[in-house]
Amino acid sequence: MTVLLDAPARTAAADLTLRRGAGRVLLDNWVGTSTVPSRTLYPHQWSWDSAFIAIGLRHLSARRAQRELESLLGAQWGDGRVPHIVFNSAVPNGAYFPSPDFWRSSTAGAGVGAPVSPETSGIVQPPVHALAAWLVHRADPAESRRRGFLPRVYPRLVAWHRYLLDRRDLGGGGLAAIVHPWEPGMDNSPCWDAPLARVTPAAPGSYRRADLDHGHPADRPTDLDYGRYVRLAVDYRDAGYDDRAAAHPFRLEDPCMNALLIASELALAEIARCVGGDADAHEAQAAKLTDALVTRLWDDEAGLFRARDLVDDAFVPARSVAGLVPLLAPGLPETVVDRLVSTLEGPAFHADSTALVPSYDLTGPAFDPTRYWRGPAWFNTAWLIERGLRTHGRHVHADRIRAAFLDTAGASGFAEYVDPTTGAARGARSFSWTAALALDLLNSEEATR
Ligand code: 2M8
Repeated sequence: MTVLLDAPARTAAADLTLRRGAGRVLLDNWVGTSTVPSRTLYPHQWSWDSAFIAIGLRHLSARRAQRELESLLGAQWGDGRVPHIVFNSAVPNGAYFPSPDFWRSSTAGAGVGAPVSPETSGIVQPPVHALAAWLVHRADPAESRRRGFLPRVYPRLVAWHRYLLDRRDLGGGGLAAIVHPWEPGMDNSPCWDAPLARVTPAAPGSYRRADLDHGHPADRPTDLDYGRYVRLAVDYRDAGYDDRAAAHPFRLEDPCMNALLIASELALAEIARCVGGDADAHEAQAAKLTDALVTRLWDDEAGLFRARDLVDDAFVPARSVAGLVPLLAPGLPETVVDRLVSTLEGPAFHADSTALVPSYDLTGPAFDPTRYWRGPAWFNTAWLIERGLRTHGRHVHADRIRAAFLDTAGASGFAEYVDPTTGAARGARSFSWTAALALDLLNSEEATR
């Protein structure tokens, strides 16, 4: 903390350089109707990436930000799910694994309404989309009204939330469950170690990883875990992606996923007010979700929210950044907010040298400063926590995270993630959501937030 308090304030020139660099990344990664997370590692459209990207893009072009979200929602399935990847048919099959011929969405998912085209994955990612749509609207309400943006996206967003609240309430407690470690977006988190250990990995020769062509093996998930990811996806596919038919041997309630659902329900309430929808129903849903989140996932002793494993109905032991993201929920009891802020400032989640928030407990047995979601600091979670702190009026702390974010995003070349103990860049560079969210923080006047 001393280091940060002593750090010089950002200058206007530094902000301008950062703004230009971030804009360049977003222009370079735009592929016509959407933005790839990274030209090398992730050459298609990813669901929650697109939402974060739209939040930044709105400062460059509200119209382009609308298209980013509309192209994603255009791939929505009949049952309401928004797929975690929308494949670009112009990209060769081998460029990313699992590829369209693995997921076979248009055939295997036909029974639950997968589109004939484009091809997509069959799983989902956290619902940041309604929040993004509302923020995109607010960046240029006149342009939004002229294009009928909100009336077009509202029914799709409502169907998306209905899918999560209905088909995915696998625990029966009113929260949305994940059924694959890729769904919460924190793929390789130690939170999934115990539940994943029950899964028999797919045979190593039955697939070929493409991520190691671009990412370093020491940073990426192990082969054993990859085999388990493949097994879960194959079994879901073979059950027709039907949540009523699938066995879902991996099923958990994740606090970040559900906190984003709360924030997005509240955004839907705002959108409903503009399009003549039922705003009260969305507010009531957000309140119900907040109660369920506190009842089912709050761990008072640990001072953070935990993932609940629905197979044995118990908390997973690992403490991750997902447990701090519920700060986004405005209806949290004040005592819970106080505890979360203390946890954020304590030894498990405060990296003294960088002030960034690690993805996993710095003092935990599985902490690794460079391996995927097992310690490194990500910029999207920092943005969510910064926003959550402001939601509860904790501006001094939010300012600290904002400054650390902007300094590190620029210095790392808009890295995918960084070592929280040194700030050293890891993973892909020129990563879209890092650039987009930097742009958003640079434009973070209250009026558009
Ligand atoms: C990472 O996930 C993909 C699988 O979806 C991968 O590892 O290949 C995660 O960081 C995820 O949160 C992110 O959306 C995706 C694309 O940036 O990459």
